[in-house]
Amino acid sequence: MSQTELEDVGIPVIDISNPSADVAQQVLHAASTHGFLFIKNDGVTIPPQDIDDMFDLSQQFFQSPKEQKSEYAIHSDKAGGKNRGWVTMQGEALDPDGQKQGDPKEAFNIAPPPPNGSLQPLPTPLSSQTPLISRFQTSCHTLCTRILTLLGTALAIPDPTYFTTRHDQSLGTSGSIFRLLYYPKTHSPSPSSTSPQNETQIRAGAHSDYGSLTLLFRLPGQPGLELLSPAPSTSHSPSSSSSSSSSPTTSSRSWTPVPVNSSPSTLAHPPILVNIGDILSFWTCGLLKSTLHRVTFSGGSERYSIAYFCHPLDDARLEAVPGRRVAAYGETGLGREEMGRQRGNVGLGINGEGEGDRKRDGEGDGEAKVLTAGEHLGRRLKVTYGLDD
Ligand SMILES: O=C(O)CCC(=O)C(=O)O
Repeated sequence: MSQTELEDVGIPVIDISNPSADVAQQVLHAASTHGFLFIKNDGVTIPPQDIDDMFDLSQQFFQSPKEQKSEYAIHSDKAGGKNRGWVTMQGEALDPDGQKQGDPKEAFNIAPPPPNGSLQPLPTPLSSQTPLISRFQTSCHTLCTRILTLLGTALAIPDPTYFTTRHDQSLGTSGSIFRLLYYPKTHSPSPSSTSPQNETQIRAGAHSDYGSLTLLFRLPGQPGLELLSPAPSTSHSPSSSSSSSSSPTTSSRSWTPVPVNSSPSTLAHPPILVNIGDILSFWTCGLLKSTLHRVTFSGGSERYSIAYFCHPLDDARLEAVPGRRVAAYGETGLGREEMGRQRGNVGLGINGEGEGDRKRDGEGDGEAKVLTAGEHLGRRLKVTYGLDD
C-alpha cells in the first residue's frame, strides 16, 4: 500500500518511489483538498544523514554571536542582495494585519547559485559547509521536480514537461530559497514577564507560501505547525459558478496541528512535508490549494525547522495551465473565489487588474494582467518586509 491516512488531519503519506498514474492521482487529490501531503522519505533522494547534518549546522549558526549574523543581514550586499541573508527576531511579518510586532523567530535565506555561478557569500559556520548546503538544495529541487511531474501527469497537461521546464534552474534565475529557521525561547524568567512560559504564542503568522511547492523539515519533539482546515467542500461543477451558495464559509474552519512524524512505528525516517504555494494555485485557477498555515507554541520552548521554497524561473507567466480540468475548475465559484484572493494578495483586481496597473501598463479594458513569477514574488516580499521596488 503506498498511502497511509493520518487520523488527525488526514494528510496522506505518499510513496512516490514507483511513480504511476495512481500515485499521480494521490498527489493531486491531497494537493487539491489539503494543499499539504507527506512524501515517504526513500532514504536516498534527501539522505536522512544530510537532514541531521543540516539541523546541526543550523543550530551552530543561530547560536553564533548576533554581531556575526547581522553582518549578513537580509537584502544586504554582503549577503548577496534581495531576499538573501539573516532575518533578525521580528524582522519580518508573514501576517502583517495580524502580527503588528513581526514574527518572533530568526531565519537565514540561501538562494540557489545562478546558472554557472556560485553560492552567495555565507557567514561562519555555514561558509565551511557549502558542499552540504549545495547538495541539500539540489536534492530538494530534484524532489520538487518529481512532484511537479506527477501533478502535470494527473492534471493531463498536454505538454508533460510544462512544470519542469519552468523550474529548470540551468535555464535562468528563480526566487527559490533554502531557509533555515530558528524560534528561540521568548519567555522572560522575571516574575513581571507579560509572556508566561506556558502561554502559546504565534511564532510565524498565518500565511500561504509564495512559490510553487515548499518542502518542510522539522525535528521530532518540536511541534507547532498548524494549518487552517480546508473549506467545506461544495459543488465543483462549472454550473455552480454564478451561485453565491458555492462560496465556502470560514466559520467551520479551524487550526489543526500537523504532526512531525505521522507514523513513527512504520516510517523509518520522518516523511517530508510538502505544501502547495500560491503559484501552483495561480497556475491551476485555485484547484491546487495554497493553504494558510502558521506556527504556534509556548514561549518556554525553542524550535528549529528547515524549508525549501521552490519557485519557477522568474520569467514564467502565471496564467492558467492548458487542460480541461483546470479550465473547468476556473469556472466554478470556488475557483473564482480563490483567484480573487490570490490576485488580491498581489494588488490585482479580480477579473481585470488594480487601477494603477492598467494605466501604467496600457493593457486593454477588462483584460486580466498576467504577472511573471518574478513580479509576483517582488509584490509578496514588498508586503512581508516593507521593501521598496
Ligand atoms: O517552521 C515551520 O514549521 C513553518 C515555517 C513556515 O511556514 C514558513 O517559513 O513559511
